[in-house]
Amino acid sequence: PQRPWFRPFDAQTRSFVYGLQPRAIQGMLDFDYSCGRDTPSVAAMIYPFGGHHIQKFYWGTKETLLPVYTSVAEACKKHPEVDVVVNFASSRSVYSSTLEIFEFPQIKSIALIAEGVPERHAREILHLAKKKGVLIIGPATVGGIKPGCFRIGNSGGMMDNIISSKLYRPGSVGYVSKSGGMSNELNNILSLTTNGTYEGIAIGGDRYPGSTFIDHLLRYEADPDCKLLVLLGEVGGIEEYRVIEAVKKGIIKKPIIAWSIGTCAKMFATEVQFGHAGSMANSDMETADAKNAAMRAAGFIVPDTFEDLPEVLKQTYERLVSSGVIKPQPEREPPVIPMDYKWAQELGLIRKPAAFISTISDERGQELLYAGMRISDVFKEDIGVGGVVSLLWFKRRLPPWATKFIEMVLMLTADHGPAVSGAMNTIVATRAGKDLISSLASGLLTIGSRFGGALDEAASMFSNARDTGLTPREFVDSCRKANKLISGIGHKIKSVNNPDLRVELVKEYVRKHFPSHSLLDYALAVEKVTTSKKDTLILNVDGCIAVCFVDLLRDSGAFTPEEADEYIKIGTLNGLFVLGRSIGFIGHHLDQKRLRAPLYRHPADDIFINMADISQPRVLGKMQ
Ligand code: Q5B
Repeated sequence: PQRPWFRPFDAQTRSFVYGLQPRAIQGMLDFDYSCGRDTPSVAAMIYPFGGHHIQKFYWGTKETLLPVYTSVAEACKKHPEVDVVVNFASSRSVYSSTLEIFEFPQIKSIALIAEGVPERHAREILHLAKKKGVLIIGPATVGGIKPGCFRIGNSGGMMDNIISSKLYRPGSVGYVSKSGGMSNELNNILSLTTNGTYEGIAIGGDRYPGSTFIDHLLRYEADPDCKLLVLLGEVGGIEEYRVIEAVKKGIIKKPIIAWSIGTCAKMFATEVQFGHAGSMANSDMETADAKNAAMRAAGFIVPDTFEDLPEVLKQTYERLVSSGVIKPQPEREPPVIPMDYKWAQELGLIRKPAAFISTISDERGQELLYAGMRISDVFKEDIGVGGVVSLLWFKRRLPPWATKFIEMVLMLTADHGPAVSGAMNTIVATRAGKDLISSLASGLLTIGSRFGGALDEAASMFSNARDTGLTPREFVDSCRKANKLISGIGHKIKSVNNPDLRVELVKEYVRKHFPSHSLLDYALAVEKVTTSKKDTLILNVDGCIAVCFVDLLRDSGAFTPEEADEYIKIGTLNGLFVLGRSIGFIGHHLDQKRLRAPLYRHPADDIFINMADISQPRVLGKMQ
């Protein structure tokens, strides 16, 4: 695009944003829309990581897509009309990314947003930019704004600020300042005292900015649409003196209003370093007072104090209007930009029902909470894994005998050798090359009503039988009659003569620590009946844990009878086995990985393959 040298940005300017900055880009697009631009000022993003993809943005009330390229070369090739880059690269990568951008002559202006860029890098960028004729704004700046045309990144602040300062249409005042925050202040003052900003640039607070006051003021001087110049300088550096020289030599002829911030520095006994890296006077001439005096002497319009700046602006503007230099244009209303959802919510203007409810944990505050308990207290009070389970599963602290029991269950069920079906499946999946999570999931998905997943049904069957007043024998007979196996009874290898010691440990603990164990006693009476028929029909580990947990739920005093029943009904108890056995499954996965175990294929001679029942190949549909 052909633009006069003094006008790097206009209503057709298209840019790349270097870095993933969706909020800043949305701000630029909202600005464009308020200006009445036909096309968004951002053509694409450049981000070296994550591959080529597309991101979605609002364009007024509709949506639009912007591509993300991984290199400047690719972006430039696809968008030859782009001549500006807003570079959000960090202080570490801004140097290399800017050198990459310099390779492409189509890019005529670069804004560098990063703070803390090493001065050596800033000077080198400045040197190269001069050589290549590229305008640099920054580093350490929000950039600048050309009302009605183009907004660099976050310049101008929130959209309500942009609208109230009338930045959606051009005014007649060109300003240059160091600070982005003070630019916002100036935009506001100019909208109240004049017809507003024509263009405003914040050059950044570093000692070596890529462009300085004089660079931009010379552009404004040459631009016929800019009628009044404003320089907002500050203590430190000598850049204001270059402008003074230009005014003295008659190079700058347009009226120029100026103020150097930092006049309060004289109130301190020693030199003050203000917020910007460059804002400290290293000699008398670098003080704000000296600069204000020199500018006044050179013919600048300098107010007595910063508070007088609006009045001076107003008077000068009115003089330019009455002399016909400025012809105020009729105002137009900007299009309504829908308010950002989050912002509207923060202002309390809108509400929306939440899609999810969660009542067990909260990570939004300063400290993670488990059922209201601070994570630091979880450790201070040493509540253990059992305590954490009681908080996250039951939303309450359980007494120590109960949390210890939970821990005991997790430890007892952690593993039962490689031969059980879940461990087998984990091992087979691992040996097929699956990762930890897939192998673990493969094992967990094997837990079912016959293996490890009999707890909930055992709890329900035993407690229903006992609650309805069935004797143990009546219960066993009723199950046989209904052709139903009793969940929690029976084991493949354990028996009366080969007792499961895990079950013995649970019984011993419960008898010693639980306030009551009536359902365990009932289940042991049932076991007496079943083992009298077959000695493998013992109360197994699932069944024993299940009935003891019902005793805990019902008699710990921590749950109402309704809550206790609900926990059985919603399938809580299988969770104990799932959680415990995950430890073992992960162990088996790691074991196989360590052993570099190869792919497993089951020997064919171990499978009886019989298709004898298929006498003729079956044919579906009619034969021709
Ligand atoms: N009969 C567990 O079967 C097993 C009966 C029954 C009445 C019963 C079986 C069963 C209920 C589910 C259950 C959890 C499949 C088990 C666990 C974790 C583990 C695993 C590990 C670990 C064993 C022989 C005769 C038949 C049957 C009768 C069997 N069970 N009658 N109620 N519950 N239990 N699962 O040995 O007349 O001969 O036809 O389903 O609680 O998973 O270590 O391995 O930590 O990993 O193959 O401990 O009991 O017996 O099916 O051949 O039956 O007894 O009707 O009678 P078996 P079957 P009949 S703990």
